[in-house]
Amino acid sequence: MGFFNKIKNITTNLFGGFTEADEAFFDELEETLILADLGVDTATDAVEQLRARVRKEHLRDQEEVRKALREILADMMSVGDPALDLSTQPSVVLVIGVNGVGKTTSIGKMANQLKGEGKHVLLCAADTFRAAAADQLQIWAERSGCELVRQHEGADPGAVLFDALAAAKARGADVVLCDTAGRLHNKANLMAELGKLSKIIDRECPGAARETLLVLDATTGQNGLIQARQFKETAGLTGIVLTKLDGTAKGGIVIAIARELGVPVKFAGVGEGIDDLKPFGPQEYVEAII
Ligand SMILES: Nc1nc2c(ncn2[C@@H]2O[C@H](COP(=O)(O)OP(=O)(O)O)[C@@H](O)[C@H]2O)c(=O)[nH]1
Ligand SMILES: [Mg+2]
Repeated sequence: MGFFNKIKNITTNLFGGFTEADEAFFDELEETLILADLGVDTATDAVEQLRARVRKEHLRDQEEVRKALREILADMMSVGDPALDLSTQPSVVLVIGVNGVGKTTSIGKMANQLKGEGKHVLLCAADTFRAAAADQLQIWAERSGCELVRQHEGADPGAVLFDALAAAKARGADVVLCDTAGRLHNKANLMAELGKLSKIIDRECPGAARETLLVLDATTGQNGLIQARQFKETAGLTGIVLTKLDGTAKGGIVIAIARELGVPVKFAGVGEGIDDLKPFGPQEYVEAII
């Protein structure tokens, strides 16, 4: 995976000059982690924990220190199940986030994956802001061979979702993936809209397994954390889809998000193609980068 390798280079360089876990090493490590986009708080916390373990366990050689750092970062990222809960029929996945982060694209990729696993997937075009939004989702529906429920431009997103849930129940669909608008006139409007969609799911599919996935663009760095905080407060989140990790060396944001928000990163977007969405596992990730 491209982005894993880029960060790997940074840490490999760091450990390449390793002689002992002294102050100079810890300082340099902290700086490197900040550069990799862990953010100051998370980088400081990681280095503090590492310092404590080195002292307590008398770690000396590079391999021991590397292993301890891996464990510390993996622990920070282990905050809940990285897999989607699709345990009911239908299950509903609401995909939210600001404009341009990759919501529609990620839904297309997810639809293709789930379809490949033999699931009956239905896409819901609840971004009714521009006709182009539903057209874009329709292209993904065709590409992945999944059904789509849409209405006219400007339709009430709640009405589209209502239709999609009714269709899912009638046709025995396994999963409804619901696209949403990223921009309403203001943030309060956007959040109110998401609240409405959530209520419709409660009412029409009580007891359904639900995911609310926030899509974040990794290239926005620490700004992603701010968005995530706001969405978490008002919409509740079960997971993060972190996109555009192919375009940045700064994948460390995944650690900051998990640690600061307690929300697991479930998928990583690593390109614009249909197969460019990878399930995200903390263990595999830290082993790749450190
Ligand atoms: N390089 C790259 N581009 C992506 C990725 N995910 C989405 N994009 C691109 O980002 C742009 C916006 O995506 P879109 O799905 O329309 O965003 P939305 O407004 O949130 O629905 C499109 O040009 C996508 O091809 C990714 O993981 N990597
Ligand atoms: Mg979209």
